[in-house]
Amino acid sequence: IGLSMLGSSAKLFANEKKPKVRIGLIGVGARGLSHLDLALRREDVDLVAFADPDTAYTVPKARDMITKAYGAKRKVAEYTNGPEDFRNMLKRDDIDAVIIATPWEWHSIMAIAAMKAGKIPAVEVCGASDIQECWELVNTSEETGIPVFGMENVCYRRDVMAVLQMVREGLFGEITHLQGGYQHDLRAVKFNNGKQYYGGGVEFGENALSEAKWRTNHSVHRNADLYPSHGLGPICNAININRGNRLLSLTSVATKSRGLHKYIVDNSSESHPNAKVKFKLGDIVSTLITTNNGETIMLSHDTNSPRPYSLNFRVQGTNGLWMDDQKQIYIEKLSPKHDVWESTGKPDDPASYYGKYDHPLWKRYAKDAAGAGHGGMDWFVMNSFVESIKRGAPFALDVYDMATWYAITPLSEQSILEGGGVQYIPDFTRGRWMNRKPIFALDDQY
Ligand code: A2G
Repeated sequence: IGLSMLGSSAKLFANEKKPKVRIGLIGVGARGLSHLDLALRREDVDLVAFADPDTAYTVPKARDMITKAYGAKRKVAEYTNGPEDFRNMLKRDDIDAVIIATPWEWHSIMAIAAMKAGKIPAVEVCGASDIQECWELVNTSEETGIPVFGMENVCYRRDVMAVLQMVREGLFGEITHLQGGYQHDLRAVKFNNGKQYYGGGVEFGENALSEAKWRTNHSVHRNADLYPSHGLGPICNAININRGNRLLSLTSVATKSRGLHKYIVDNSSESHPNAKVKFKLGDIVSTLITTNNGETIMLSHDTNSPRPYSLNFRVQGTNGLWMDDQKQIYIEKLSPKHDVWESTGKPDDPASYYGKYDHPLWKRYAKDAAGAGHGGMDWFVMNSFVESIKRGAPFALDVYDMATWYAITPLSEQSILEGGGVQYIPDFTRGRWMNRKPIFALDDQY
């Protein structure tokens, strides 16, 4: 089936001249608008339609951006009649692909509906509700022959890609251990005052705007690694997960939950109704993962505490390691002083590690990516999606990767419930990982 999927995507596009990929966008909230911006800038993309029920707040912003980019004459269709109207957009026959940037509960529902309608979905990151959801993504993709693109932007972060080059060139020796995580103080994302996207109050749910409207609810009801893939995606590429290697098992533990309640009290008072809410999400969730090829992975989810952002990225091999926080590196016999960290340097310094191993994609496209979201990496995500479709090439981050990343959330939830009980990670490739070859960013193409 792996081959036939490749074949079917080739069948869809390879023999046709597709100067433009015709895209529909589902969700024009904070994230969707940034995809919209990137799509509107590309000459090889035709933004045909968008869907979003938030006519009061986000739809006018999208409309504005479209008119600015395309002029008043060129019409982009709008599907704004409630949360299910995206299904009408999927009925159009002038759309090749859709980008899904909606609340997490909708990702798989929309991706599955898109595949069934013959549209290629690019899906934003999150964690699944349950394992069944992950299998449905895989099964629908295999049954329909429609590939799925997993929009994990951190896979394209410049330092992450330089480290991938170092791994591939053997600088670290044989990889033994990796760390990564989503360590991001989201307190002002989870609460706002209903007038601005971030902070200014302690509301969530219906009284709040943007992510606080829906995302915070997951912290109320779930104790899990809610957002595994910013940390896990880059790690999977470094050790060829689903392509010669696979994740085997995990065990997770969570701290008590304090940060969100404290934020409410500190920024309002004990008498605010939200001070009564019992948040299930532990402040720090730690997950240990084993792999077929003998590496271990430490994943962390840490979104409720005061702390500067960090991916906590570490790649350890038999010769040395990269550690993210201080951008440090140490290679035995190469580093000038035994047992002393070296600086990684900067990408524009070719004499430094970072400069020497700067990924070919970044060398080629850093200028095009400049100014795009998250230090430019969002540009590479869109580029990879669009270029793959144009070439009829398989996606480098595909439905098996997405299912694997998404699965960490329900598995970690179950493990925490069992006091760190071991959970087995499904092999979504059904054994094909043994023969699948790495394809992520092998050159400077996309
Ligand atoms: O914070 C960051 O931008 C995250 N991205 C994104 O996924 C989302 O959680 C956002 C919160 O508004 C990265 O960390 C790369």
